[in-house]
Amino acid sequence: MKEERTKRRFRWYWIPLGLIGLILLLIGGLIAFLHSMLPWQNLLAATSNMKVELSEKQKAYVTGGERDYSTLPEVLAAEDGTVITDTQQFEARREQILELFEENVYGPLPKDGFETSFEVVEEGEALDGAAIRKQIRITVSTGKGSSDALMLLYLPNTGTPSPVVIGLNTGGNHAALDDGNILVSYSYDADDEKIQEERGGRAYRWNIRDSIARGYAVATIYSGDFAPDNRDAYGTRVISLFDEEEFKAVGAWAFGLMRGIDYLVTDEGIDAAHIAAVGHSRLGKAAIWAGVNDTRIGMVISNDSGNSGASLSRGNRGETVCSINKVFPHWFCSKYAQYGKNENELPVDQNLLLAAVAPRLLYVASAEDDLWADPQGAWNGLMAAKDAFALYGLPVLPDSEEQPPVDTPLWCESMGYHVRSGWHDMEAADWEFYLTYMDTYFRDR
Ligand code: GTR
Repeated sequence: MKEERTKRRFRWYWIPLGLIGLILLLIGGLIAFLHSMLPWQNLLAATSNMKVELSEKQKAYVTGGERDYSTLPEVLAAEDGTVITDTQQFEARREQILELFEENVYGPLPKDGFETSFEVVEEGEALDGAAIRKQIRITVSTGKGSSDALMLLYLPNTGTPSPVVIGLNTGGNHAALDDGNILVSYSYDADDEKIQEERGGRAYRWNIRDSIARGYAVATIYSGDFAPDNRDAYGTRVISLFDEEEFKAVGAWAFGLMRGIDYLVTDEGIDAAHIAAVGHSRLGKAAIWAGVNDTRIGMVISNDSGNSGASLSRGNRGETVCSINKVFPHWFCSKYAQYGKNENELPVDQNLLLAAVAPRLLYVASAEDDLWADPQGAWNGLMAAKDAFALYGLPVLPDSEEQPPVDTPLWCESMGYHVRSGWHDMEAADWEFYLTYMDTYFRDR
């Protein structure tokens, strides 16, 4: 009788049901684990960068944070809070701004204790005689040893010094133009077949042919020659020559741009009074950081530089200080991570960095669909920086909470801004605006 009751209680389908339950539990656990481990926002960023349509829900997720600027630091406020009224006071403020960014965001930038030397390793005519191509080995040496970077430079074949645009690249020099003579960047790691496939693949991003036709030289160096973009291996190459632990990748890339300029100012084909530094995205962050540190740079161009570039951290939209530090801990000094989800405590925001470019020229560009880089936050950053340019007696863009319409640049003698239709990239349309701005405001400045 007892045995019969036990038999009745057991149901055969408990076994498959139990198994299904277990599998669901495992899947749930895995999802929860991935959700906590992976920067979920960054998956959206990846899709946004990869030109995949975001659903309205995903867009809301990327754009959904609070935009509270009540604690935004003032550009024209001295350390003790007094209002800055002349450029001499601002020069002191500028020094303070640089120190604050070194301490809290990018880490210190080596200013001495190294030497830079050069060798032109290849030179020839290019672009059917319209250009001279030069490839320059840049050697950085310290007491610890030396490390090389390879710069690719195209000069208009005019016999007169040309203004130049310099920027680092992430795809290797060989991708910047379809020119079989381009040497492979020293630290670029790929087999011959891949190199052949990639040759010229990023020509659209470097606009060399068109820039040469318009009278501008273009120089580029692979960012990996200074610090590989890898959280585990970033400390090799040029960056390894320095003992400073807080000298990180964005700092090393800015340092690299400056070493490229060390060469440019010695080349007779370059008009050294007209050097513009450009950078896309992560390298846009580096271009601004180089621009504020190196006054040989007469114009800074930030292309979609996003969080920790031109966009205000306090905007809390798209990429955040928390997320960027989780995914790219090797880009910034270690203290920066403390400000994740705690942006109001940051003693700086990116408007101060943009202001430190003054009185040199500043161009900030965004792309409409690049929500991860927070275009509105970049515009707000520029608006909150402009007092510094005005202090130097320069005209500035009119106050506006709204970005100018898509594909309609706004320019004046101190600054430019546009939001291009499309995705996170640097395209011919961006260059068209940059070069026309330079023709108008930079070339003869
Ligand atoms: C993203 C990163 C951005 C930006 C971008 C890029 O993954 O979140 O800060 O640097 O990469 O460099 O394309």
